[in-house]
Amino acid sequence: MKFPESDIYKLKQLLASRKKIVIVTHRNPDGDALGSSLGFKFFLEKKNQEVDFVSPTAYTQNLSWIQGTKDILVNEGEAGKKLCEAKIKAADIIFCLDFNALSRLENLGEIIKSAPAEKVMIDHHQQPEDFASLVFSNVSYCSTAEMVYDIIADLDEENLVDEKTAECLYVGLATDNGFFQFSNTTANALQVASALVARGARPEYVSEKVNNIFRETRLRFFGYCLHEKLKLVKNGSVAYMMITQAEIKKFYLQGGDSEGLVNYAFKIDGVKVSAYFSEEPDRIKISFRSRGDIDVNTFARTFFEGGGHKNAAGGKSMINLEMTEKKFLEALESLNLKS
Ligand SMILES: [Mn+2]
Repeated sequence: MKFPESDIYKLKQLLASRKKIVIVTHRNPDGDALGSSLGFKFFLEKKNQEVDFVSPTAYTQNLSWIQGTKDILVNEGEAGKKLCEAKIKAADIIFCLDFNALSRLENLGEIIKSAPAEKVMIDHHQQPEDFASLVFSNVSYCSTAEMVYDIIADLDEENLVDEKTAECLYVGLATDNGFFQFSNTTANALQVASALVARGARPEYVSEKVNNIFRETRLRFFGYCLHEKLKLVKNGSVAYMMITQAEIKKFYLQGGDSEGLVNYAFKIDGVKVSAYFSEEPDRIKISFRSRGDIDVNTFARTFFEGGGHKNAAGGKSMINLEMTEKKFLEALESLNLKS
């Protein structure tokens, strides 16, 4: 058993009869948000459950190849919002996957808070909020998808993990540990990956889809950013890029196209922190990466209304790019970049 027996028992009881289930994940769902949720949805459907998967915002085009995305209920537009709200209000159980703060759900946060359903959290981020009656929260997991597999194994139902379920979970696991490169690539993560491949996930296919096939304009945008936009400060220990709305338009960027760019700046020898700022219509979206003991989770929480993991976090800024840059450069003083 990987999780407390009493929690697994409670989950078993919840799923003992057919229920109306809603799975919800965080806004701007990434590979793990979609992969863990869709994998879990397929598993629950095999258990004869009635399952809807609700996303607070649209998923990006570059992840639309994942099996099951077409059935996602997106909380956008009048009809979409109405449907998502109705599903959440009517649900018996709401599973909250890959987030632990209701603020990551747009307007759905309040709706979920007041919904009568039993709420179950499955998440691997730090400092979970207290809104669920059953909580699976463990920061030692590389991904929510890895947790979902271990929960299924604790339920003794790995036999229900078919090819599409395995591949969805594999997408979540592999994208959240940078295809087995980040410090969260633990023995357990590799064991779960092995089990998922044994059950039909295709590592080469997933890697091609995520890492190796870009639209031409996206790759040219990466080149432009690295050549023209990359700045190095603090004796070369911090690399960052700030991209404007005009540049996003110029390169016809679609949602998700800047995914991974923050890791490129991170390749420079000596860089300990990498940051990527993107000027969205309603906010500046920020991604952080760090090495070793430098904690960008705390950094993002303290200065940029965000958080995540010690070495990979996100945040936002509601002031303009220029002021955000100034704030960022000042905030860097709080990090120990010397060691
Ligand atoms: Mn995750």
